[in-house]
Amino acid sequence: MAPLPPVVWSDAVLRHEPKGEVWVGVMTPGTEVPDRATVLRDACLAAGGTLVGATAHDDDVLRTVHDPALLSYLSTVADDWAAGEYDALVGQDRVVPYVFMTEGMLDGLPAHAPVATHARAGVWCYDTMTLVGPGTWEAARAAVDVTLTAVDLVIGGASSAYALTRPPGHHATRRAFGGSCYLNNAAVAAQALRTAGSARVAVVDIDAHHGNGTQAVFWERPDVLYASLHVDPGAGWFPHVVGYADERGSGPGAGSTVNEPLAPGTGDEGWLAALERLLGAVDEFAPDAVVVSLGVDAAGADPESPLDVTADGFRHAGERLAALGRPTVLVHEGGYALDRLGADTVAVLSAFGDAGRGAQSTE
Ligand code: SP5
Ligand code: ZN
Repeated sequence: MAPLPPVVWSDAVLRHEPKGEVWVGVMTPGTEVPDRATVLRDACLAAGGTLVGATAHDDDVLRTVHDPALLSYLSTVADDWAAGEYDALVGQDRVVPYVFMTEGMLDGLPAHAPVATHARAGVWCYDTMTLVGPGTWEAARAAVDVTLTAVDLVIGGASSAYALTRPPGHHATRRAFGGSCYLNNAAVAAQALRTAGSARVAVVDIDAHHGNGTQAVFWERPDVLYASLHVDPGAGWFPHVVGYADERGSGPGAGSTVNEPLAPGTGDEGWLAALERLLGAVDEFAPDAVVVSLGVDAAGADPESPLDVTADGFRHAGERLAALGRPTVLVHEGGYALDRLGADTVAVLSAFGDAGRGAQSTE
């Protein structure tokens, strides 16, 4: 009897070391650290989980989700930065943007692509907190392989699988990255499930932040539902400008986006009630497969969010997600309180183990 779903792992996810993030003009210590992955791995092993090594996958699905030009930028910019001798010039070996080519800056002018490496950064990265270093691409690409290996397990008949990914992905859009995310693992999982034959896929995002990247990727798609609960951007929280309740999708995707923004300090009861509303929409959508964007930064102790959810809240959420009774790929997103990360994640995953499944099955 497996107490947890298979846990897909790659050592390469450790290679991204953000070192710092520039926030309100100050270099602060990064919170999306490699230790997050080892803490998660060790907690899964201690809970009786089994690690499955990630296998290499080609770029086909990745290139459906992301603009190939973004992939080309991300895979080469660390080398360009090193070759640009910025480290020697300014003592800074991480790629940080400084000019952002916003719509307002250009105002319709026929802009040229910037030549300088430090100017190119602002074309692709939309904040100052998501730095690129020597191992960033290797880790982000490995997280995609971890994700696609978890998808393979579910396509192969496993009822669920957990992709232990970092860096996280749900803030990465088709052609931009930010919010500690580079490649959108959850969007890759949903697209891979579609490609493998699931006609309808639901992404349920329980990370404390709105997954603007995933929402953007599927905004006009009727075949992928995006359902998220998160701290209210209207109360001043990242990603600040999207994630409002009136965002429902557009064109053929009208009605296939559902957002539940929550007030700071919401706590278990309000958070679980919002999850229940999302799951109602998921049930109605009748997906063939589910992707869970599994961030646990809604935890009370988390430095990046004020939602005050307890381990009990996460356990309940896991039970309710498992009760959807659909093949499920769980993809890790946020969670930055290292002393809560493992327990809260295992609390969700346990509901997807044989015991959790068995408890729901009366057949
Ligand atoms: C995947 C995910 O959970 N991304 C979170 C991105 C939110 N980042 C917002 C950062 C706001 C400032 N944080 C201050 C901490 C400084 N180190
Ligand atoms: Zn988050």
